[in-house]
Amino acid sequence: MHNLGHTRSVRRANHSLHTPDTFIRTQFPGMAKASAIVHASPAVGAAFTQYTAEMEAGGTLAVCAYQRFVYVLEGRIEIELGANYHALEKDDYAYLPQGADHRVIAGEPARLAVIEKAYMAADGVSANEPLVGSEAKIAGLPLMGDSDLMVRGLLPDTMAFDFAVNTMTYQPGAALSMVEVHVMEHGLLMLEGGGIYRLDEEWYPVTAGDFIWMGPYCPQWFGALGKTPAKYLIYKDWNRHPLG
Ligand code: UGY
Ligand code: MN
Repeated sequence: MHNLGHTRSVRRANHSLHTPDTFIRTQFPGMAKASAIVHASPAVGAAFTQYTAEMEAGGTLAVCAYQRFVYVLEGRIEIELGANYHALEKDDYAYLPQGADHRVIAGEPARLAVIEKAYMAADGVSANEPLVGSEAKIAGLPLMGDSDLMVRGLLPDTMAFDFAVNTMTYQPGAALSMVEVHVMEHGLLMLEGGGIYRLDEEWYPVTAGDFIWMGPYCPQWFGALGKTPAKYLIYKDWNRHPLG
């Protein structure tokens, strides 16, 4: 099957849309029984890396020299952290600080969203501890008072963290109340539903499984379409002066 060269995927100077029909798998040294679909990396202009890891039972991720955030999309994994084990299932997540001695092992076939970023230390701010959580246990907050648009912050909002990862859930018909333009970049994975994303000067239909990278100052807006909620997982760099 082919689509006569058509795809919704696009790559622009300050944003990209990566749709499943164009995904190519790769492997990193140290990965076993697992592969990665790299959605965002310095090669596209991002200052972080985000990939979907597809793991067989017993598969492991490579050792990571950076901070790592792992969100379980499907299946079950274990995180070996020093002498401790943490079992994670769908919608559970873990934050591993830079240098944390850990292993990510699939207990059964699993799919993970993985974000990796070099830590930007800041004067007077002590380094982070590892953290394990569950999205379902995070209280949602309405964005700008709109109870049809709930934001769940998966990481504590403290200066120790130089990035944030949130989920945003839009009831059918809900939309961002403004076009955002900001210095932070985003990595966004559509988890459920869909709608229209405005990026720079273009409007894209998007659906579950799509990934979007938004560079600094990329004008952005989203409106949910359809009869079920739209939900995405969104990364942004955070809490640091633009000059580092
Ligand atoms: O946190 C954010 O910047 C978020 N509101 N952006 C977005 O959904 N595109
Ligand atoms: Mn934004």
